[in-house]
Amino acid sequence: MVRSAQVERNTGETQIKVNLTIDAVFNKQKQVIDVHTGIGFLDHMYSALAKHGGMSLEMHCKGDLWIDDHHTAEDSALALGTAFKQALGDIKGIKRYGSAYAPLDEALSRAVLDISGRSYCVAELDLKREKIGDLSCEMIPHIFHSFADTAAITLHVDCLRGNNDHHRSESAFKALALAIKDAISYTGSNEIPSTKGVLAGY
Ligand SMILES: [Mn+2]
Repeated sequence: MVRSAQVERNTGETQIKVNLTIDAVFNKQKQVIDVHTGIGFLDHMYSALAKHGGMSLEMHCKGDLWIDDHHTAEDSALALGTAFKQALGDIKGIKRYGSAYAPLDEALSRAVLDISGRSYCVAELDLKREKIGDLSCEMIPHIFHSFADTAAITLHVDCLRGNNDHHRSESAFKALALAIKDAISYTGSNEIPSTKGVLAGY
């Protein structure tokens, strides 16, 4: 069964539409990736996340970029997390835990997550630049926090090494992609993956 969700999120600051299928490749679908946030580097990061996560992602965001990139970056991550949680739906039979490393040339990142129903995020990327393209580097950990918040997952993302901030950031998104693919994969059992027999929040 294909796991997808459509989400609309509208505020005075941003208007966002997300159409997400979290297991397109697993279901032998052709991936559709079409991301337009108005921030080129952010599109690049979400596209990498979708591609390497085996997802299809259409995202259109009209944000108040005349102010700055904050609301667009934050709210698009919140909408993506909401779509992820909705798409995941019934978590019976999934692995729940996922982890992965992803290198990009000299950079190496690690993502570890638990589809726990509890939102928690630690993102240590140690980016040095003010911005990459039109995305402020301070927004990149914020994006991981916001995604974890609405996805209701526990997420740890660390960039372990690398000199180039574009590489460091991209390797972090790719590590998250691979960790998600791991966590949402099926074990072959039909049980809720918790000794409690239930995951509150999921
Ligand atoms: Mn914020």
